Order: sequence, then C-alpha cells, then structure tokens
Amino acid sequence: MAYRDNAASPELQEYYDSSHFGDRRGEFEQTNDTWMENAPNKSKKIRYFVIAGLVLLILGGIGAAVGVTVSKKTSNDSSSSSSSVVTENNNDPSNFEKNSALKQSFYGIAYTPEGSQLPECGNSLADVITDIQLLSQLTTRVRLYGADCNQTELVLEAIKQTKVNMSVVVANYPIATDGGSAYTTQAILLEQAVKAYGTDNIIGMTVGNEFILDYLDDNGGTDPNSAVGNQGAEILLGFINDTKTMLSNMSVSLPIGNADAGAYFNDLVLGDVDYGMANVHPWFANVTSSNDTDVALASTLTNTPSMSIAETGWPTNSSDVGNESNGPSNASEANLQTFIDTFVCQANANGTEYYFFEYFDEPWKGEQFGGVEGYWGLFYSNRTLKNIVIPDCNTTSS
Ligand SMILES: *[C@@H]1O[C@H](CO)[C@@H](O)[C@H](O)[C@H]1NC(C)=O
Ligand SMILES: *[C@@H]1O[C@H](CO)[C@@H](O)[C@H](O)[C@H]1NC(C)=O
Ligand SMILES: *[C@@H]1O[C@H](CO)[C@@H](O)[C@H](O)[C@H]1NC(C)=O
Ligand SMILES: *[C@@H]1O[C@H](CO)[C@@H](O)[C@H](O)[C@H]1NC(C)=O
Ligand SMILES: *[C@@H]1O[C@H](CO)[C@@H](O)[C@H](O)[C@H]1NC(C)=O
Ligand SMILES: *[C@@H]1O[C@H](CO)[C@@H](O)[C@H](O)[C@H]1NC(C)=O
Ligand SMILES: *[C@@H]1O[C@H](CO)[C@@H](O)[C@H](O)[C@H]1NC(C)=O
Ligand SMILES: *[C@@H]1O[C@H](CO)[C@@H](O)[C@H](O)[C@H]1NC(C)=O
Ligand SMILES: *[C@@H]1O[C@H](CO)[C@@H](O)[C@H](O)[C@H]1NC(C)=O
Ligand SMILES: *[C@@H]1O[C@H](CO)[C@@H](O)[C@H](O)[C@H]1NC(C)=O
Ligand SMILES: *[C@@H]1O[C@H](CO)[C@@H](O)[C@H](O)[C@H]1NC(C)=O
Ligand SMILES: CC(=O)N[C@H]1CO[C@H](CO)[C@@H](O)[C@@H]1O
Repeated sequence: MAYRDNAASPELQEYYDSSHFGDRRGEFEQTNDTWMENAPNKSKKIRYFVIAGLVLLILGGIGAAVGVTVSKKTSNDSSSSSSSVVTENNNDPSNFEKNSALKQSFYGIAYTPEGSQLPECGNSLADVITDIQLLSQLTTRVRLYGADCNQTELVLEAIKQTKVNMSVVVANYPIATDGGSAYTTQAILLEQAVKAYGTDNIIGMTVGNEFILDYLDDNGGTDPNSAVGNQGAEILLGFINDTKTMLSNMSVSLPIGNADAGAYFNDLVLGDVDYGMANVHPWFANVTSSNDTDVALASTLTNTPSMSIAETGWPTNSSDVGNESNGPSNASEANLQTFIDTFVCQANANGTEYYFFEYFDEPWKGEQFGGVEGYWGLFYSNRTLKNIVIPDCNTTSS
C-alpha cells in the first residue's frame, strides 16, 4: 500500500555515484549476482494481498462485518472539523491552535510526507510541521516507509520545533534489483538523521517494506518460505545486517524490524529482527484467503520478535468507478467511519499495536496506481479532515 518510485533521474544517479556515499556504496554489488539478474522489466503490478489468517487472529470478524455494512450513520455534525492549522505565533511552531474534532485516540498512524518520492522530491519542513501538528492531536506515534528525500530529518526536526509528544518508526525502503543503491542511499540518510537528532524520538528502524511480496511477485513465486522467497530473504538479510552494523558502529541501540504484507513473512527474515509489522486490510479480505499466521510464527522463533499491525484502514473513494467496490467492500467515508468505530477503541483497549493507514490522501498513488490507492487518508490531501468523527478513547490521558 505504499510504493516507491524506483526511477532515478540522471542527477540523482550522479548524486548516488558521488562521494556522498563514500566507501559503503558497492558493499552490495559483488556479493550476489541474482540481484541484477532479476531486474523487473515490467512496470510493477499492483498486487493486493490479504491476510485472512491475521485478520481472523487479530481482527476477529470485524473485517467481514465492516465489508458488508454500508453505514447509515450520518456524521454531518462533523462539519466543523476543518483542520487547517493556525500557527498563533509564526516564529513558534510549538504554539498552534488545536482542533477539537481531533482526539489522541490512535495507537499510531502511517505517514509519508508529501513530496518524498524520487526523483522529484519536493517536500518541505513547513508542510511536515503542519502534518506533525495535526498528527500529534491524533496519536503519539507515526510510521514512515522510507528515508528518501531527507524525510527522516524533516520529521525529527518538525517534532523538535513543535515540541509535541511524538515518536517515529523510521525506515529504509530497499529494492531487490538495484545492487543495493536505494538501500545505501537511505542508510546514509538514516545514519545522518540519527547523528543529528539522536534516538529519543525513534521507536525503531524498519528495513524493508513488502520486500518479500514484491520479490515473489517479480520472480513468479507465491510462498515466502520457498526457494524463491529465501533468495529474496538473503538479499534483505544483507540489508538488515548492514543496518545492524551501521547502528553498532555508532554505538546506537535501536530495535530493527521489517514490514511486509501479512502472509508474506519469511521465517529467516523474521528470525533476524526485533519486530515485525504486518499489513492487515479487511478491505481486501475477500480477494484471496490464506491461513498464514504471522503472530503464531513469531511466537515460535527464538528471537520472539514483537508483532504489530503495519497498516489497517479503509479507503473512501476511487480514481475509477470500477474499483470503488471490492466484493462486499465499498469505498466511502461512511464505511471508514464504521471501520474506525469498530476498530480503534477496541484495539486500544486490548493492547493491539497498529498504525492506522493513513494520515492523508496521497494523489501521486492515485495517479500512478489508480483504484482506491490514493484515498486511504483520515484527511483529504489538502489536510482537511474527512467527514468523519474521531472517537475519544484515550483513557490514559489526563
Ligand atoms: C482487539 O481488538 C480488535 C478490534 O476490535 C479485535 O479485532 C481483536 O480481535 C482484538 N484482539 C484481541 C487479542 O483481543
Ligand atoms: C493516550 O495519552 C497518553 C498520555 O498522553 C499517551 O501516553 C498514550 O500514548 C495515548 N494513547 C493513544 C492511543 O494515543
Ligand atoms: C508520550 O507518549 C508516550 C506513548 O507514545 C507515553 O508513554 C508518554 O507517557 C507520553 N508522554 C507524555 C509527557 O504525555
Ligand atoms: C535535511 O533536513 C534537516 C532538517 O530540516 C536539515 O537540517 C538538513 O539540511 C536537510 N538536509 C538536506 C540535504 O536537505
Ligand atoms: C547476517 O549476519 C549473521 C550474523 O550476524 C550471519 O550469520 C548471516 O550470514 C548474515 N546474513 C547475510 C545475508 O549477510
Ligand atoms: C562499520 O565500521 C567498520 C570499521 O570502521 C567499517 O569498515 C564498516 O564499513 C562500517 N559499516 C557500516 C555499515 O557502517
Ligand atoms: C484454514 O485452516 C482451517 C483449519 O485448519 C481449515 O479448515 C481451512 O480449510 C483453511 N483454509 C484455507 C483457505 O486454507
Ligand atoms: C473522488 O475521486 C474522483 C476520481 O478520482 C475525484 O474526481 C474526486 O475529486 C474525488 N473526491 C474526493 C472527495 O476526493
Ligand atoms: C466475495 O466477493 C464476491 C464478489 O466479488 C461475493 O460474491 C462474495 O459473496 C464475497 N465473499 C465473501 C465471503 O464475502
Ligand atoms: C459505494 O460508495 C459510493 C460512495 O463512495 C456510492 O456512491 C456507491 O453507491 C456505493 N456502492 C455500493 C455498491 O454500495
Ligand atoms: C479539501 O478537499 C476536499 C475534498 O476534495 C474538499 O471537499 C474541501 O473543500 C477542500 N477544503 C479546502 C479548504 O480546500
Ligand atoms: C488499482 C486497482 O484496483 N485496479 C483494479 C481496477 O479494477 C480492475 C477490474 O476489476 C482490476 O483489474 C484492477 O486491478
């Protein structure tokens, strides 16, 4: 549900090749020929994945119930929920007007700063500050997907300037077929971010997003623990190992994890990380079904990685009418409301750790992938809250 644009502009390639990346570039180039052999020559298909096993384990019957329920609830009383942030003192981003429609009720929220896709980039600290001001009224945790375009430092700087209580799962989004170049670029950005900001606001460092899913998709595999899956895992383990070395070189201790579609965890990968994050999407639960149970798997591994939900949410719109529904699932704000009402407070109460997908609509995904991809936000892309009511269920806040 989050995709990187793998195209590198000539300027960017030059940047990669420049001395910015010193000796570490090349570390991944000779070790394994299969990285280059399997370069995809097709544009990446969107592949929907499902984790019926996890849905059963974690979500119980909620997914199916939400899927068939077209809520009749009216939520027009949220019309006052415009969420533009007014900074009361232009020089002080920590002094901002709160929106009473927002409640700090989410365990965590998935977030990609606008303009963080290569090769264009174009993100800005000002936008990220606005985002963190809004996000801090909903949660104390955000999850990033990668480190491109300096997004890690922008988020950490925004937290510093807004002085909000926010921690970040930072991430490296490597690809299997570029000889480690995307990995290395991001590893260096992450290294710089940790050096500049320390780890006080960092929950963990995720290496890989849907890496095994993509690897199987590109190489005609389906089973994450097949020979093909293990081949992908070997590449990913090289990146994970490197990140461990990078942190230990800095004498920094941080949990290192991996995120993938729920049914796509490779045992070797999960056996080598401190945490696993699995996408659990009731929206797709009717597409295929699987009995893979990552939580059960994780508990059998000697390293006992902790497991959390990397993404869960509900889309509200589609780029094309044909994809507005997926079996019984229908993309609408009423159904997003139903999902929120049946998931958020219940999950908080029973200690499920989840990152709600996602902060705001991301038009680039709609343009690139179509369907519902661009419309999973709690906010529209213009940062106005959708026509939803945020429940108030932070029982621990004073
Ligand atoms: C926790 O709450 C969620 C949301 O209602 C539910 O789907 C899940 O089954 C619960 N998990 C446990 C372990 O009780
Ligand atoms: C609720 O508030 C407390 C105190 O601010 C915070 O520690 C906790 O993470 C919040 N929970 C959620 C789900 O936001
Ligand atoms: C900040 O949030 C964390 C949870 O993310 C919570 O444990 C902590 O108590 C909060 N701190 C304050 C000062 O509210
Ligand atoms: C990355 O972001 C930080 C924080 O805003 C800034 O200090 C730094 O100059 C940025 N680096 C680049 C290369 O843009
Ligand atoms: C990763 O590191 C472990 C030991 O820390 C080593 O056994 C393993 O071979 C390494 N894997 C790769 C793919 O580099
Ligand atoms: C870790 O430090 C060693 C010794 O300085 C260096 O050779 C290696 O490249 C470093 N590795 C990483 C991943 O930073
Ligand atoms: C899932 O597991 C149950 C119990 O082991 C079994 O009855 C069912 O057929 C399985 N479903 C699929 C799709 O594998
Ligand atoms: C819903 O999607 C259509 C097609 O992409 C778009 O024209 C419309 O503006 C979207 N509506 C909202 C509220 O985002
Ligand atoms: C799955 O979707 C199809 C339509 O695509 C529908 O006919 C079927 O009833 C759905 N199955 C479940 C279990 O919801
Ligand atoms: C799905 O939701 C849209 C609003 O986004 C609505 O216009 C449409 O009628 C719904 N379709 C079904 C089958 O409920
Ligand atoms: C933000 O976008 C939504 C959906 O397209 C639209 O309805 C709303 O009027 C916009 N708000 C502002 C302040 O532009
Ligand atoms: C992005 C997306 O969901 N695309 C789907 C739209 O609907 C067609 C027809 O069902 C599918 O083939 C696409 O995959």
